[in-house]
Amino acid sequence: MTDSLRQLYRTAGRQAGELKNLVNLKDHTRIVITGIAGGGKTVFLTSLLSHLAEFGQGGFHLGKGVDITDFRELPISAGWPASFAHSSFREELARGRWPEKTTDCSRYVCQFKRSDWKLYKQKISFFDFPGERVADAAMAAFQDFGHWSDHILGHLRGHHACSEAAGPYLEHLRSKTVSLQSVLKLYRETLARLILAFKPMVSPSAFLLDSNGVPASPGGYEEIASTRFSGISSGEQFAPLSARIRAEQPELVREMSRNYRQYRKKMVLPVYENISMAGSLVVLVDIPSLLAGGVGRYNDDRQILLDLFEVLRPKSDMGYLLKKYFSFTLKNLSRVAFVAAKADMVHPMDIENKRMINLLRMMTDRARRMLPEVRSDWFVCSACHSTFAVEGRRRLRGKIVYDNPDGEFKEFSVPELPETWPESWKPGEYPFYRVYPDAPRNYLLPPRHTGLDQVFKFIAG
Ligand SMILES: Nc1nc2c(ncn2[C@@H]2O[C@H](COP(=O)(O)OP(=O)(O)OP(=O)(O)O)[C@@H](O)[C@H]2O)c(=O)[nH]1
Ligand SMILES: [Mg+2]
Repeated sequence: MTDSLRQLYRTAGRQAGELKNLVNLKDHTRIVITGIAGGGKTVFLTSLLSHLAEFGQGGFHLGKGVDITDFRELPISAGWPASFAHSSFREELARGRWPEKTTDCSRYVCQFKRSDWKLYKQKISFFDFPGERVADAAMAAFQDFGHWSDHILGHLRGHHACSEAAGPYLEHLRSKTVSLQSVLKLYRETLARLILAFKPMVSPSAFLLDSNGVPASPGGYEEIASTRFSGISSGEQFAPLSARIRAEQPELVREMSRNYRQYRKKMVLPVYENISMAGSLVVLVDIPSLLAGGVGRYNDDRQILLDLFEVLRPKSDMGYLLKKYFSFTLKNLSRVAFVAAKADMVHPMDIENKRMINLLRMMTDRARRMLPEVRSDWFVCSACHSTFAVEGRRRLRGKIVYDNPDGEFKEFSVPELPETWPESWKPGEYPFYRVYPDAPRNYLLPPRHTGLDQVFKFIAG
């Protein structure tokens, strides 16, 4: 058994003990919200909690006559991720600002009475985390450095937009011999180019958001590459190596494998343990950003989704361990909601004609089929609906961010969604505009939403 597996066994055993003491997890719905950085996870959870806490005030319906009362946040035991700062995120929305990007994992545990559940109170725990970490899903899935290398190099070679950024690195791997320094420098430059091209597949993700939650500063690719690490610290870096180099340079592989295992243990497994223990999973897909970002961004995002589902398969390394340690206390993953988020950035015509949900279905269908036992469904949602449709025209009204320092309501045009994902498209071909949030200053009134209640109805079971 490898060190990292042993460590995971130990951690899993310890957590099982802690969790058993805290709550009976069979009575507890564990909901994890996933998506890449900027995908809308924190806003989704902030709005959802406001609707649960202030049920009846915000057009949030769970069925005829269903009422939610006695909502309260439950304390989180020491050692768990920090508590999700719901009130301050809600306050940000009221001030017309989106919450800051998330830099660390957090959890929110709550309990409430549902009028349609006569005997029980419903207890739910939610998990939020920095979206950068989803790019490390393949590390959670592969304990072996060689398998991870093959996987990442396959992705970099296979997609035109990535192979452009990775060109010098891939070329270097064809050299007769390579040094630790040269490999790390060229891989860091690759990661920096991917960041500058808005590609989410930046792994190890500590390059983009380090273990202290400090993000990479803006700059040219060489500047970013020289100030960040491809690993936890300067002396613990690694980069994917080709099968030939792995066979011919065992010293280099030993060093890289050791750093890979350390990184996986410290940075990856703690996040993925939480994700893998989900009873329900919400997968947020930001279709306007994928269209605005070009086909390269789309390919990266889809690959990350497939990697994540590989981790969740019960027969994966993680799935096996979790089953072994938590089978008495934990419900298996039973529901996945695929959610096309930020629907208020799209014209309502493209929601009514089902284009948005069809794009979501096409993009996620392969991932869905990787978990055939799990119930899944698709939704269109905006957690903090901040635009209004302009009657009869393909235009919206909202506090557009671009060229609007005073945050005035303005009218702007919105691109039509394609019927299917195009064969190729360039960044900027679909110019969707970001808006500031439009949420009531009165906290009794939750943010306006579209479809949030339908998602909750499904994931809460
Ligand atoms: N129009 C609109 N924009 C939204 C909505 N939700 C999120 N956004 C936009 O998406 C951005 C990111 O939202 P977050 O909730 O912070 O995203 P996240 O997934 O938590 O991102 P990380 O914390 O970086 O992982 C916000 O700053 C908004 O610009 C929504 O319901 N409507
Ligand atoms: Mg966040």
